[in-house]
Amino acid sequence: MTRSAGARVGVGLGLAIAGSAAVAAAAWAAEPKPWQLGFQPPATPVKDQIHWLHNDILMPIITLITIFVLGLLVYVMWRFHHTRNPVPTRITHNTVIEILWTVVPVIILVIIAIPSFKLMYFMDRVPNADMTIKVTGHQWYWSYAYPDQGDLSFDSNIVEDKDLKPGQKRLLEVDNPLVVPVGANVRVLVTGTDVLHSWFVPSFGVQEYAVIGRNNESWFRVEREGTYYGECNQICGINHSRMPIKVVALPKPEFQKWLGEAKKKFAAAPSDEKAGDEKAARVAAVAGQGSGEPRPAGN
Ligand SMILES: [Cu+2]
Repeated sequence: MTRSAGARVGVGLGLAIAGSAAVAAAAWAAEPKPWQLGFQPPATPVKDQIHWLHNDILMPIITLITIFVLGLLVYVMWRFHHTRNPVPTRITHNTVIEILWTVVPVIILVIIAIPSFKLMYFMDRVPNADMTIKVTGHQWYWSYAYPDQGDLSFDSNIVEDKDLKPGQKRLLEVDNPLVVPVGANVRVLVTGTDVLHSWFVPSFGVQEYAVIGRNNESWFRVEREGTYYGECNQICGINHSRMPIKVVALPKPEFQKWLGEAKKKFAAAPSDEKAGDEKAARVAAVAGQGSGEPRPAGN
């Protein structure tokens, strides 16, 4: 190997190492991936439990039942083929087998129900909340409020395709993400102002309907720093696909810093007024596209 070739290999190796270090340092992000199978990686205790129930309890049971039924079908097709069984019997009832195929599924369902109910109550219970966040669904954006932090609130709108910067994710990027501290028990109150929406962040195991005039409650504790994406998953009108959710989980000191900055940034204009004419015009324009006139809320 010549000296320059050796140098080139050295530089290449250096770049490769620097590159992989950069990838490792890049923020953790949970988002849908092309051709993805299975769940997004869990980031909260609730989602850990959901993974366990799905992967370790339900999937083995489903697999065993599928193999068993397939085996039965193949056996019956072979054993009772007309060449092997030219004269069929006239039997129509068999008490033992009828009891079995009733009792065995009941036992399987009870086995599934026990961890299921435990998980449901775990998801439902907010353990000693450290903070509260109020999420409001609108056609077609979210607004977030931090009632523990005075009147801090802001709207979170999608970054439209034409405004995307390199590296930003189409249909998932927003102007103002929800920011939460890592390791804190966050109570989430979800409500709506117009039609039904649903606040869904797969990696948190949180999916809560946003219903007008109601407060639905959920909770999460994000256990690793990173960015988590979700979407409205209740069909809510023409721009249903354009109200993504982006949650950034920061270590507590950085979260406090963000809080200070956010209070200044969003204090100037309360979220409703800031939304103002521009948003009203946009909503009216979009709503008008379908029917030719704005639709009344509540559709
Ligand atoms: Cu929606």
